[in-house]
Order: sequence, then structure tokens, then C-alpha cells
Amino acid sequence: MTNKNTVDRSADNMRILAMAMVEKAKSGHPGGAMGGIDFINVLYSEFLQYDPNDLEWINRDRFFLDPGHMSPMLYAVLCMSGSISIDEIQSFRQWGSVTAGHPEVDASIGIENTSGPLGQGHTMAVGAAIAEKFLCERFGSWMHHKIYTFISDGGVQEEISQGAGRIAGHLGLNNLIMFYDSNDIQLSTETKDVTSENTAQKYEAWGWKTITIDGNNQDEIRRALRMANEETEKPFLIIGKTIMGKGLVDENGASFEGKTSTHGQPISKAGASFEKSIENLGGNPENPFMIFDDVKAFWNDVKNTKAKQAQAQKQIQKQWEKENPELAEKCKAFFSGTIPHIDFEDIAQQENIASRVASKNVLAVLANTVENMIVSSADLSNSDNTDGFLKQTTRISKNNFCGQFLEAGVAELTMASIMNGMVLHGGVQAACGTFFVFSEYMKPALRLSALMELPVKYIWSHDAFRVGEDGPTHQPVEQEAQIRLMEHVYNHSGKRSFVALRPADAQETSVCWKIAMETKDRPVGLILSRQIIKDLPAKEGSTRYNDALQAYKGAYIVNTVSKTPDIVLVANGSEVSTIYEGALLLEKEHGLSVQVVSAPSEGLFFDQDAEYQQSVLPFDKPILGFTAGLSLNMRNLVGPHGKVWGMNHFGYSAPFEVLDEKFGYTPQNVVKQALEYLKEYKNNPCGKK
Ligand SMILES: Cc1ncc(C[n+]2csc(CCOP(=O)(O)OP(=O)(O)O)c2C)c(N)n1
Ligand SMILES: [Mg+2]
Repeated sequence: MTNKNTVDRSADNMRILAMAMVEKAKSGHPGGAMGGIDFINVLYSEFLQYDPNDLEWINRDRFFLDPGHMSPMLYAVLCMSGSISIDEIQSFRQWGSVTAGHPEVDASIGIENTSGPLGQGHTMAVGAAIAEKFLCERFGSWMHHKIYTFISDGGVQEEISQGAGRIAGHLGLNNLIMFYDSNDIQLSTETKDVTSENTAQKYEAWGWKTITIDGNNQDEIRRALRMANEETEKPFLIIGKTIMGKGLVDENGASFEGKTSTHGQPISKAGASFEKSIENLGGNPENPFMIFDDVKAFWNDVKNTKAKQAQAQKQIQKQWEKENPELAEKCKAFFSGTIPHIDFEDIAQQENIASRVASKNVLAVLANTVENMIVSSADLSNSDNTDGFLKQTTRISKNNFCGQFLEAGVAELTMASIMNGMVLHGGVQAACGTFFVFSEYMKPALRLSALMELPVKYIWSHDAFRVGEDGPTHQPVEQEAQIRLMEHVYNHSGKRSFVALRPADAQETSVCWKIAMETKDRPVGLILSRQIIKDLPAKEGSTRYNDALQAYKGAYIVNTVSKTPDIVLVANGSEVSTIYEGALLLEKEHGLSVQVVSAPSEGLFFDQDAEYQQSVLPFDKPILGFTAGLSLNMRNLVGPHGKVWGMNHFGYSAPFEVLDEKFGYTPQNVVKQALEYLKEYKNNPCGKK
């Protein structure tokens, strides 16, 4: 061990920390981390540009980890570089520690992204790389920085890597450098048992440059990183052949490297010797959480150098700011997340249009107002109507990041994950669209938007069975319930983790977009109709826009109710106009007083005070819900004695007007259901058997 240089000693020291963290926590993933550490060691000490005293410096290089299970590797290097204390290292995976089982985003300590669901981490890096190019295009070369990412066998195998690899290659993201920890081992098998692809050739076919190296050799890593940094055309993949559990030995001192068993448990449980392995790596078994003196000195030097380099970079930035005060202001505004003032009320909306068309009208205004907004679509821009935005700008393409529209191709999950990466990078606003039924292809990334509290905007058109002739594969049924579930999950800041908005008509769509643009701390989804919707009437002395502003409260009374209502009807989206027409019939033909409620967001509604909730949806009155999704959508809103007309089966291929008749989404059926329900309610108001 003595003849090892300090760089290798540093790697060995981190290997000990990684293994010790898992040993102490009695859970975690030591093997992969121990193999990947040589790369991380050289990257953080020699290549990654960061300011140890200002980790959120906007111009830092970013490092996106993909295999979150290798968190001990990241924590070990962040401990060396000074943003995570040795105490936090010793509290790995414990309540309240920043060293969670899988890393959770916190740029202030150098964790750029939450990772764990394999494949998403490196895809977020692609998003960050796009954001970097987008910003450099606007602010110039002082802003150039690199996006590094680290992927493992699992991430390479995940389908999302196809989308990430294709897009990065297609856009020529030469600012993206990915290290592939190719250790031939995964969770339950060796990689040879599940794949025989030539990964290098695969990435080369997508337009990447690749190099294969010994991933545990610092000289080879250094050389590869230099080449990657000099690349001018393509994203760069360094395939590092690494050794799982590097440095592990058993009780007899024999090698215990390259074993699947060290993937996900303490190495002692796998059969290696904790003490002997520490000794083998030059450490002291009595004190596994020690940082060697020479390694400490080495990292002190690194930190000083990094700080100096960052200062020099910041001087260049300052000079630029001085010479370009307007651009400097703009740059500041981009990174602060503020958006210019938009008069949503003034956005022209034609009468009786589909809410996707209303959204298109808003997007056209956003394209001309919000200069740092990037909108994307998964090959449906002319259907989900994100083309309203596209028509005012141009597409992002290789060597041209002037435009604000990203064609993601048919890759919903990739697209959503790229949006997350863009927002994590900072400086841009991100929105993406597709058909609502395909929201389920995005769910894993949407969940991470929610967990990471990222204000990504999701635009989903074709919101219900009224997609019509395309049939049941394209007709959402359970999707709204799935998405709304996220409104029930609270994030770590104690807020509902997602806002799902299904606007009732054009003006309510403008308002919902206003809500979406103003929301900075969580993702928002807009669920939009394909077919036209009859506008709801404005109340006397008001405008429809003004009335629709109440969408901020999640649900509100649409009509004027002169006396205590005999029944309350509640819906969202296009069903609101249906219940409204039904209400008119109930009033005219049956002399009933009907309160009509539009409820674009259940989550926002249940965040209102009890008095407001009671005034809109009085649970001591008969409440009937109408939804083109599962009855479940309205279950909470109608209260314990309410009833719901929902769609609890797959749809059928037919013109939507026919389906409306067949499935009972007509004003006449609203009347029928209301009368039947009132009869039941009268006989048994509390729903007792
Ligand atoms: C989307 C997803 N599926 C499954 C898992 C569970 N899982 C964690 S690591 C892993 C495979 C690990 O293989 P590799 O990426 O090569 O890591 P190594 O074993 O080399 O550490 C799996 C299946 C996951 N984290 N994410
Ligand atoms: Mg592996």
C-alpha cells in the first residue's frame, strides 16, 4: 500500500468510507460504489469545476448520479470536498441525516438530483446539458460549463436510456460527459446473463463518441476526461471497466472482488472481511471513519485550487455583467425563477373552444413573453397544441439553441425526465405535452418532479373518452385518478406534491395556466379537452375570466343560486358545461334550485378553510358528481352521502357524440340521475341501510 500515490490513497480512503457507512447502517450498497470511486475521485479532484465555498454557483459543472444506490460513493467524495461532514457520513440512512439511502436533491451540499429509479439520473443530465446550451446561446461563452453524469449497468439497460442517448446524440451535446461504470455485475445476476449488446457501438450509432478504459486506473481516467473535455461535436461516453467491490478480501486475505453478493448488503454479510478489507485498503480497522492525513492535505489543496479557479471564473462573469448590464439582469431573473408580468385576462379566447385550443392561445403568449421557457412535445405538438408555442419560436437543433421548442420524439418518459433536468440546472422554465392517456408513460419522472418539488408544467390533451374514434387505447379512464393521487401525497415541504388542473372552459384554462406559471415549488398538470366546450356564462356584473379566477381555490360555484340549493352538482373539465345545462333543465322543468360547481383541482380545494369548503360543497346537502373518469375522481368532493356518475369501464371506438349518449354524459342524463338520487336521498338522507 505504501507505494500508492495520494490520488489512489484518496480513492482507497473513500472505499473504506463507503464500505463502513453500509456496515454501520447495516444496509446499503457497497460493491458498486467501491468500484466507481476511482472515477469520482479524479473527477472531483481534477476536473469538476465547483466553488467549495459557494456550491450553488450558477456556473458550476453539474454532476448527475444515475444509480442512486451508489450513494456511499457520492457521500464519500462530498465528504472529501467538504460539503458533508464525517458525522453525516456516520449517520448514513438514518432519520434526519442528509445521507439518505438514495441521494435526495440538495444543491447546497452538492447533490444535484434525486436518484434511485435507474435511468432517470443520466436523462436529467441530458436536460441540464440542453439548458446549459440554451443559456450559453443567450449569455455567451463565460457561461460554458460541463454536465457530468455517472451511469451503471442498470441505467444502461433501462429503456429511458434509449431516449436520452438518442436525444443527446441528435443534439450533439458535447457538453455532456457520461461515465459508464461497467462492472459486469448487477443486482441479482452478472450482466452477461441478461445482455449481449455492444454498448459502445450502440452509443456511437446514436452519435456519441466513446472510449473504453480501465475504470480503476487513474491515468486512463484522466486521459479519457481530457479527451471528453476537448470534444467539440458529440456527447462523450467513457466506458470504464471497473471491479465490483474493489479492494475487498476475505478472512484469509483472498480477493473478494467482482461478486454480485456485494451489490446490496454490508460486505461482512456477503462473506468478505470488514477488518481485513480496511487493512488491505491502507486503513485502520479500529477507526474506519478516518481520513488519512495525506489525503486530508490533498483535498485541502484541491479545495484551495477549486476556490481560486472559481474566483477567476467569477471575475470573468463580473466583467461580463459590467459590460452587459441588461443581459446580466436578465440572467439574474432567469435563475431567480421569476417570470415577466402576463395579463392572462387579455389573452384572446374564441367562444366555445376546446380547452387544448385555449391552452394553445395561452402558449402563444408565453412564447412571446417568457424568454427562458422551453416547451417540448413527444411528437404530438399539433394535437396537444403545444404548437401554439412552437409557431412563435423555432426548434432547438444541433448547434442551434436559439429556439425554445424541444422535439422530444416519441419518448414521453425521457421528455419528462429531461424537463426535470432542465429545471434542476436552473435558469429555464420547462413544460411538456402529450395525450393524457400517455401520462402513464411519464409517471416515474412525474413522481420525481413531485418529490424534488420541481415546477415542471405538464400539458395533457385528449382528456377523456371524447377522444372518440381512436378507441379505448386512446381514451383515458383511470388516468385522472392516477394523476390526482399525487395531489394526496405531501412533499417534504409539507405541501401537496402536485397540482392537477382540469379546466372547465377557455377562460378557466387561462386561469389554470396562470396558476401553473405562478407555481414555483411543485409540478402542475393541465388536463385539456380535445373537443369543443361550451363556455360557462359569466355571473351578472362579472366576466367569465373574473369568475374563473376562483379556480385558485380548487373548486367554486359557477352559477348564481338564488335560494338554498336542493342539490349541488359538481364536475370538472368539459363535464361542467354538461351539468350546467342539466341544472338549467332541473330548474326550468322541475323547479329545483341547483348549485353548479367546477372543481379543477381537488387538492387546491381541500387546502381551503372549512367554511369555504362548506359553502361550495355542503356535505349536509345532496351532492351529485359527474366525471368522465373513474367515479373515484369525485368521491371526496361529493362527501359521505353524495353520489357520482362516473365512467368505470374502458371506452369504445365511436364518434364522441355517440359515446356521450351511450355513456350518459348528456344534460338529460344529468336530470335523470339527479332526480333518482334526490328520491333516494329523501328516503334515506344519511345513506343508512
Ligand atoms: C427503475 C429501477 N428498477 C429497479 C431498481 C432496483 N435496482 C437497484 S440497483 C439494480 C441493478 C444494479 O445493477 P448496476 O446498475 O450494475 O449496479 P451495481 O450492481 O453494479 O452496483 C436494481 C435492479 C431500481 N433502483 N430502479
Ligand atoms: Mg453493475
